[in-house]
Amino acid sequence: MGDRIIRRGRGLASFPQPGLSRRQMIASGLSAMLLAGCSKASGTTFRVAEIHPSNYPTSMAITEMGRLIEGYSDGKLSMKLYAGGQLGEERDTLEMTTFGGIDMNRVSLGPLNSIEPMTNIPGLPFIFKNVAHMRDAMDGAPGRQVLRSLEPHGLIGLCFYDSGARSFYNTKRPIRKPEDMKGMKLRVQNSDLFVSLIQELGGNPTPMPLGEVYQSLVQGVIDGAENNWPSYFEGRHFEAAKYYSLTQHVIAPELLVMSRQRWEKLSASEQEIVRKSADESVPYMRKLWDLKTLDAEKAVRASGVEVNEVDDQQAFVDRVQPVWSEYIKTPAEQKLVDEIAEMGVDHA
Ligand code: GTR
Repeated sequence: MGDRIIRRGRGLASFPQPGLSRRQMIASGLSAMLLAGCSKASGTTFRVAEIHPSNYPTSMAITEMGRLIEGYSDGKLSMKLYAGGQLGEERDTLEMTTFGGIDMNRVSLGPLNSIEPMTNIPGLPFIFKNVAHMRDAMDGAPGRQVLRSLEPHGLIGLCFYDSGARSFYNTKRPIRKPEDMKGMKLRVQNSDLFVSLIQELGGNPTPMPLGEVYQSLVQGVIDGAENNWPSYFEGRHFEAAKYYSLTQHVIAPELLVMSRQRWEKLSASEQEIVRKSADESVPYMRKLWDLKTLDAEKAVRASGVEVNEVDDQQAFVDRVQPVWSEYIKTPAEQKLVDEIAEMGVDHA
């Protein structure tokens, strides 16, 4: 599945070293650096990777979680946030986390799709009716199942954070119906699911790390991308892509994961502290997220971006049905879809 992903180098560790892949080289170098900073006799510091800046709601939630962890452990456990992508793009840092080079990582669902198929399910287009439905499902049994599905891959799923609804934006024209997307070169996360989604809508998917999107929009390498209000705003993408069309095609959550290797070195009571602190950071994050979304939308609209509703969202829903058939392959995946759908009944 992952073979269809186009990887784009960022120039890191580009020197030849026989026998090691590029990612292994990055990982071994970074691991050495991180572990060196970690061996304080006084306690344990978890290094956390985050691509957003330190004032973004996910980063602030991690900082809050660190405060909680320190309090609950009487200072024996702490967290250090590496915000702004200091440790690399999500897909690379995720791989490092799986083999213990990074302790914790805040990522979106997309980069997890090639690691564990169960993570495709909450990322299916239009599976959630709204944010409240997503929160209910991820706080409940479906969410717990997705978190647990990561364990065989070296990751402990700690909690879900919000990411709002993702919509398309571009430099060309408003998207009102799927036909408006025909031939548009659209950046997607490194996820086959997102590649399929764009293909079904008639666009030309271009997987690329988030950090390259602004420049690629400016240079015309891509025509557009898709994201929530805060990321569209924070990445300054709105300066280059002046049409934001409210397709709201995906309401996938973000995840905070921990390296299983690191997790297994903790005592049961330390594990409990980590889980409790992660859980308690979620409502804190959601409050910040709601405020940030409103602020970002306001700032974007004030900047002169043309924001439009789509003519008929059902037309988009219908067009992406093949994505569902392609990614719901097992009875367990179908069961998860059904459980999520059932929880949506109360969310009109
Ligand atoms: C954002 C998300 C990031 C990243 C980004 C992307 O909404 O918070 O973790 O995945 O989207 O599109 O790459």
